Amino acid sequence: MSDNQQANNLHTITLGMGCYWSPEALFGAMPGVIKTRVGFAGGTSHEPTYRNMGDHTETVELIVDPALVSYDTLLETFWNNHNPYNINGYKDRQYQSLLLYHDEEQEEAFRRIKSRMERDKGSLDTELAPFQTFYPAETRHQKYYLKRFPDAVAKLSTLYTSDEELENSTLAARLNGVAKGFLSLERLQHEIDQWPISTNEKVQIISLIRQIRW
Ligand code: MHO
Repeated sequence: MSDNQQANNLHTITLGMGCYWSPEALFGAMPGVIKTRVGFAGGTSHEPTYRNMGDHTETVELIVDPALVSYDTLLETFWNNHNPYNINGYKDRQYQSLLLYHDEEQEEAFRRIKSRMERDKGSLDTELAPFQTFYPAETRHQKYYLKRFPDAVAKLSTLYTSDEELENSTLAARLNGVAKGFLSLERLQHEIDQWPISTNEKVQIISLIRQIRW
């Protein structure tokens, strides 16, 4: 299945905005977001897990195509969809409002957009820090809302040979957004019409998603 076929210039964004289930669905619904994963980052403890995340933060990792979605749009979505003030300190760093930049260009963009947002919203308590390591969360946390719909997962597993392949697909990211109510099937269908895949694949995917029993 090649719905997540990679273009050359994809960027990785790692952000924390509270419990990672919902932001994975929020960003998964957005055109230009190619893949999503949830996990732990930003801390120093080794091999964090959900039950034992040490000083790490719940984060969402996005693989984005900057030709299709801008950092401005992504970060406006980030700040408009969580409260970066009073989650700090709660349960240690689990729900820290956090942006981990992967390179200098990203650091510069994050700081520029943060300053601009602060002109509207006042000072933002979001921490900016260099990215180090992303530790993926357990499978049950990946595409959490999609997994509330066993028929959707069963139908998708006819397209993808492993859990990992399914979780890495653009289609599963979008359907996770549908499951949480961030995207309609109709809008998704229109977007799939624009994907750089064959007509046969489009027909196959669209007919599959129309058959899902939600
Ligand atoms: N325990 C909370 C948050 C989960 S999130 C992965 C809940 O059940 O909603 O931190």
